Amino acid sequence: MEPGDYCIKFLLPEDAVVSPADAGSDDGADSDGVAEGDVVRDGVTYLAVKTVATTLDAGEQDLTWDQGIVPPVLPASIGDRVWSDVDGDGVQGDGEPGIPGVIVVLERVVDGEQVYVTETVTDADGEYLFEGLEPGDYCIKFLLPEDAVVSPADAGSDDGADSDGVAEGDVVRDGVTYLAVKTVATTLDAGEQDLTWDQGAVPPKDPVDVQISKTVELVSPSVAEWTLTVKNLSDRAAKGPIVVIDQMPAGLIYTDAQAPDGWVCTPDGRDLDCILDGDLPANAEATIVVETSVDVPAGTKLTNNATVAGAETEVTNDNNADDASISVPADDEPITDLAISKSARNADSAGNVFWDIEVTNISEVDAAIPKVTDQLPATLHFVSAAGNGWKCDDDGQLVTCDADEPLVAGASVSFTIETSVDAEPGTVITNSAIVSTASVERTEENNSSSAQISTADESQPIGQAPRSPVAFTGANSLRIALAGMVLMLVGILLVVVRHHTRRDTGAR
Ligand SMILES: [Ca+2]
Ligand SMILES: [Ca+2]
Ligand SMILES: [Ca+2]
Ligand SMILES: [Ca+2]
Repeated sequence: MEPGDYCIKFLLPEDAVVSPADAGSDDGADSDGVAEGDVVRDGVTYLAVKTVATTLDAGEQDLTWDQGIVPPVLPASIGDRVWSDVDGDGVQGDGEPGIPGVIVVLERVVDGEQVYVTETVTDADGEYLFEGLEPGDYCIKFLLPEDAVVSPADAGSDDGADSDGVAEGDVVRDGVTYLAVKTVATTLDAGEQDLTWDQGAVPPKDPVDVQISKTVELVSPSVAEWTLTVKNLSDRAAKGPIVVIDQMPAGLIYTDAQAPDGWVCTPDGRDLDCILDGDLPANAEATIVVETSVDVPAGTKLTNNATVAGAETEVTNDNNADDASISVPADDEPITDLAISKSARNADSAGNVFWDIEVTNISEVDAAIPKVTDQLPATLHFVSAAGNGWKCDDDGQLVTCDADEPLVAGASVSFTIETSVDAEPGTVITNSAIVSTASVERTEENNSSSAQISTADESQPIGQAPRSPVAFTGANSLRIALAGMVLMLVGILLVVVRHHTRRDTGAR
């Protein structure tokens, strides 16, 4: 080139960020152009950047005119989900839905302080995303409902599927209290998209209800067998460990226990502890049989209490304890066993109900005279009571019937109480009877029985003949159904017979 004054113009991409000019002290290393404005060439827009003029002398080579472009900083992003951790395992499982409408706050670590940056709300799928972020250190704060149960953090091995926040405490926003849950700080590099920051909340569950019931059988005058039945009355598992404590009174000596798989029974002083380490499944029942020997004088009454407790708050604790008792017999006393059953029978035209009561000696040992008591509810009125070999009295609502002789092994005796009914239509009436004897019994669990009736519903179609004033439920309805089926069969047979007869005569 001829010697003279020259300047350089660089045509950079339209959105280029121009380096500052004349930085530093080395003119061979700095940037020299200054942005001038846009220039269009062949339809393309450029950013024109121009140096000052410089003088080139004859023979001079000047290589100090350079232009820097600051590369664009790629923004980072972070996300992305708040979900309902239905099974509470801290992992996003199939079918666990997102939670919409949760406030999510982005904080940045600046000089060691966590500083509010911005916030958003999870969408219909429970998802959130902070975009266009400068690289740096960030944490996420989720504002969950005040009573939320937070999923355990960092469960499992997949960081994209786990829950990350840890409860920090309550936060009030516009009068609403939230539970703030926060993640640790994480570094976002330029251009990085990190979608592994999620938060689980365990939905509230209906409380469970576990119950225990206890019965006892006298195996011999000195051996009693206690049956403890633990039941989960809920439609979901009751969280374990489930602890049963059988509290033995003095005089009762533990000898053995049988429990289902998973249960471990260990004597603990006078008590026997039986523990299920795991959960008790929905509606499951576990039966523990405890054998004891008896070491007290005959005639002593021993009451044995048992309790059950799970790991959760229950609907009620009223059914978490039960007891059973024995009266200890003399060593040589024979053990018998009476059982009672009661059923209700058709009302007569007056609407009276017949209650049939049968007492059976189900043992191989004769029993002293059986005595039955029947406490009538207010809706029933005594009419009569009779049975072969029975003598009955009524004292207001209490009906007492004594057999007139002992009940030998294997034998049954029965009698019937007739009552009138005084109740609104649609009333369910339960009537119980209890048998007792002076003899020692193996068990008294089978010494009471009840039957039920319901009075007819008034709302029957107009024009139909009035039905019996009493409808039957329970065991008795089966008998009526059977009788109905027999009648139907007889009817069908009659039709068939008539049909045959007609065809035979017609053929002649
Ligand atoms: Ca889960
Ligand atoms: Ca994670
Ligand atoms: Ca309970
Ligand atoms: Ca009995």
